[in-house]
Amino acid sequence: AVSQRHAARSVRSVVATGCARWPWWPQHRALGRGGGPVERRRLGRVGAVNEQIERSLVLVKPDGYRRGLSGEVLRRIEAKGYTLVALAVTTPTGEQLATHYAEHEGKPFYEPLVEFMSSGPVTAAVIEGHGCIAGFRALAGATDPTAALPGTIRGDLGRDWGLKVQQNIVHGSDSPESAAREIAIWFPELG
Ligand code: DAT
Ligand code: MG
Repeated sequence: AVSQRHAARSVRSVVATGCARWPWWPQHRALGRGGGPVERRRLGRVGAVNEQIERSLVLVKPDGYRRGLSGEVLRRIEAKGYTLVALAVTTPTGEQLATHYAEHEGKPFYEPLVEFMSSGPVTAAVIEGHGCIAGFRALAGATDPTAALPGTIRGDLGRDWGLKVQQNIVHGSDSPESAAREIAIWFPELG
């Protein structure tokens, strides 16, 4: 509790003095240590526990973007306590989607899925925090927005618009391997 209070004070003091840069960040990255600036502030010194900080790739899909739900999705991510590491609004290319959805190639819903995903801008985000891969999938709820429980993003904000599960507002990586692969697709500069 003491160190948490200390960490909270440190964040405030950095914000208060207007220090927008994180001087130790390049060194931290160079050492190959996990965690972003805010996580590091919260956790204090880098220790073994820090190595387990995860990153996940989140997309607010074209339906969510069109409906103006990017902010609501990001709000829920931040309210949960995860950190936004990178953020972009972009219209996916066919090449990006072919790589992103490679596991679904050949399935009956693959072509319509890729067509839907390239129909307009998405908000792409890299989020960070212990367990954020499973944690975001819990926030997102079940794939089918009709079945997704109230309280989840898909349960609260999504529905069947006549296309069953296609328009379900968000994507979230499903494993550390998928997260690494997907982050490289949408944010090659983080690779
Ligand atoms: P999730 O997005 O929950 O990880 P997934 O990886 O199985 O689900 O599928 C990727 C997306 O493909 C999903 O968000 C919506 C679409 N999809 C999945 N199953 C489908 C189906 N049976 N019919 C139509 N679209 C489907
Ligand atoms: Mg998936």
